[in-house]
Amino acid sequence: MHLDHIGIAVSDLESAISTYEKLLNRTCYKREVVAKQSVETAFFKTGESKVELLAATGSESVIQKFIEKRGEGLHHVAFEVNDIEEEIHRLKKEGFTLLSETPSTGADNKKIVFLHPKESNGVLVELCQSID
Ligand code: CMX
Repeated sequence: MHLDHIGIAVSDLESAISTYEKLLNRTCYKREVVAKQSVETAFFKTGESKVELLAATGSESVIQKFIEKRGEGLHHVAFEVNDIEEEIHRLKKEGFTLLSETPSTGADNKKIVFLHPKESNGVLVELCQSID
């Protein structure tokens, strides 16, 4: 596993992009709406990893709920794996609760699955695998 990206929940994507462009001294290289997750994302390259800004696109979005409950901030940490199905199987055997049985398609052309934050010390963990 290697750290692929960290996800940061933001209320105003335009304003957050401008902040992170100044902070990281580089431009956002990709924006993408993930309709299934009700989010709009913006990505920054930071060495081998990335920063993903996430804003809700509707009131049903988990990002909306997260911000209402906890405010803006670190939302998840994503690790890239070589074989996501194999990792799901391994982690289930280790006793983790996967938030879905099978991966779904997320931003950045990846298969993704999440582990419940309660079982990883309060951090929502995403596993991802690039779709070739
Ligand atoms: N990180 C850490 N803790 C979190 C959290 C997060 N991102 N989101 C929720 N929690 C905590 C809440 O604070 C709450 O804790 P308490 O019980 O102590 O109050 C608990 O988890 C339950 O939270 P909730 O607000 O009732 O939210 P839900 O249980 O309805 O949903 C979760 C939480 C993680 C199951 C849901 O957000 C989920 O399924 N996430 C996976 C999908 C996702 O995050 N998609 C967006 C990213 C898409 C992308 O990257 O493309």
